[in-house]
Amino acid sequence: MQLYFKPGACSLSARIILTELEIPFESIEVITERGTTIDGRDYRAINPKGYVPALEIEPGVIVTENPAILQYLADLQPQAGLAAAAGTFERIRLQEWLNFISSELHKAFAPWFSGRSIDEGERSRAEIILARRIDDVERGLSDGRRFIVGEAFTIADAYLFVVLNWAGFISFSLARWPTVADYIARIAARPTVRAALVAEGLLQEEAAQ
Ligand SMILES: N[C@@H](CCC(=O)N[C@@H](CS)C(=O)NCC(=O)O)C(=O)O
Repeated sequence: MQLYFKPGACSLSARIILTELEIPFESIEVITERGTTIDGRDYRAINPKGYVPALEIEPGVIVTENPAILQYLADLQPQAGLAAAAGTFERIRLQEWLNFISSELHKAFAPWFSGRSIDEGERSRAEIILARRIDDVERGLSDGRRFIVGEAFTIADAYLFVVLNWAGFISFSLARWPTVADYIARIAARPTVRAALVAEGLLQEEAAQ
């Protein structure tokens, strides 16, 4: 299996899940700005949409879209409990969060990652929208649940952690959301998450031990 990724991007959540499931895989960095893999291949031939992640599950069979990739991986090993079984109401709850993370929270970061500079006005408008979405996460966790769908770690936590972690990249303080901050710290402490961060150069190996 091959994971096409960019360090720290949403593709990191697929790496976390591959690590959780102990699935052997090769990861191939993509320079999305150039439309090539790090070894100079045309990335559009792999994912014509040009963005990461893409998961090649066998030669020429490629899955794109992060929520689909994460569900595909979780369903390979249902006994690991990273996603409730398809067709159950718990799976709908999981998909509800995956959709929210993908279309609302992830996209709320888009102004910072657009590749162009944003002025003060645009930044403060974008911060208001981002804050609303983080309010939604804080509310979701407010009943004391350990993870976003309940008491067990799922693929939604891997994705949510990766996206919330971007707050640090854009110097957006999460101090207003103590429950979210605790949640991030809890996920960051998982050995698989630390290993994935080390693999993408986001954490020093010594700090991960
Ligand atoms: N709808 C896509 C969105 C993927 C996406 O936004 N990928 C970003 C990284 S998180 C990307 O590759 N952006 C292009 C770039 O960084 O140049 C998905 O869920 O997989």
